[in-house]
Amino acid sequence: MQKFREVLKSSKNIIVVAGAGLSAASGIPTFRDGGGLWRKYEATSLATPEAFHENPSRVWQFYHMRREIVQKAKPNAAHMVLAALSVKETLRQICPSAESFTLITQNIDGLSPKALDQLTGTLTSKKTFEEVTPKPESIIEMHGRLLATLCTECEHSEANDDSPICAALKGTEVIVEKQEQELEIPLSDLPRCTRPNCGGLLRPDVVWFGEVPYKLEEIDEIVRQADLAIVVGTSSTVYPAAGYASEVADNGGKTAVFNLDRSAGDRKANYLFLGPCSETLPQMLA
Ligand code: BV8
Ligand code: ZN
Repeated sequence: MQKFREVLKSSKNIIVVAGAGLSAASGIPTFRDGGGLWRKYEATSLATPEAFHENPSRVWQFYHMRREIVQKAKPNAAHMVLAALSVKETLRQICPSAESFTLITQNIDGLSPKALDQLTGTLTSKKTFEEVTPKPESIIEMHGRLLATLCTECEHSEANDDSPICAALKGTEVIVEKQEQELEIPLSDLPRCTRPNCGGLLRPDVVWFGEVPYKLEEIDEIVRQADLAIVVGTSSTVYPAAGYASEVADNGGKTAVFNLDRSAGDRKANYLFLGPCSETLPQMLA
């Protein structure tokens, strides 16, 4: 079997499919180890339009708690390695035959775009601008962004990193944890749209279960062209993301899994690197 480094050298169109494990070293709980009260709820039962419709106060407290964690979080070494591969010059050093590199992330924590911003700030090179400028389109946040809102009335979406996002949610991340119960926040006190003549109820701009992920057609085309899929920190249980690596394999491409534990995605993988990806990715891809 070819060594993984040889596959890296010969691959032309590379995708990375990332999940919550990519951000674990940054202190972001994965879906299975959320803290306190939220352990009581299956996170997936809160990440649905039905849950929001039924109890927007509870769903907003869940997302507010996660927003507060994410606002303090920093990209880890694994995010930085993946960001570096979106810079042509670095990509060419590791994957000399590569024509494209795309990070398809299920994560909504914004740490991969943050890593790209951090990297841009440090790049000094005599090479042409194009050689060293990370391509923002090389990251697709297919499940949306925690630090953004979507209006349930006018459908306006915008980034929002207010902490707290509204007065009524201030401190609930602590109260709820301590008292193991949630507050009943009236609809009028939840985040509201500020667009003229709207005032609609805002929701987190994330893709819930049963909703169609962002940039699906674009992702499908990129997956079709890929000859190497690198799967990082995901239980490979959430579709359609969980199916991308096997699609690449079915098309004759190679697959590699970087995960802390065994996962549904590694049965057919050509390469498996078990361990924390903040260590295994820099070892193999930097
Ligand atoms: C859809 C945003 C219709 C919200 C999320 C087949 C095809 C299509 C759909 C389906 C299908 N079968 C079922 C479905 C429906 C459903 C689904 O997949 N359900 C599952 C539960 C069976 N899918 C959907 O509803 C999707 N939409 O289907 O639309 C459609 C689709 C296509 C075409 C037309 C129509 C929408 C799914 C999006 C849901 N929203 N997130 C939020 O975050 O609150 S998904 C959510 O789950 C997060 O994105 C998160 O990433 C994901 C959980 O998965 P992981 O990321 O893998 O996290 P997890 O905790 O499970 O695992 C972490 C892993 O990391 C572990 O393996 C662990 O070992 C490892 N790890 C831990 N630490 C480290 C580490 N690894 C390395 N280093 C470490 N340090
Ligand atoms: Zn609105």
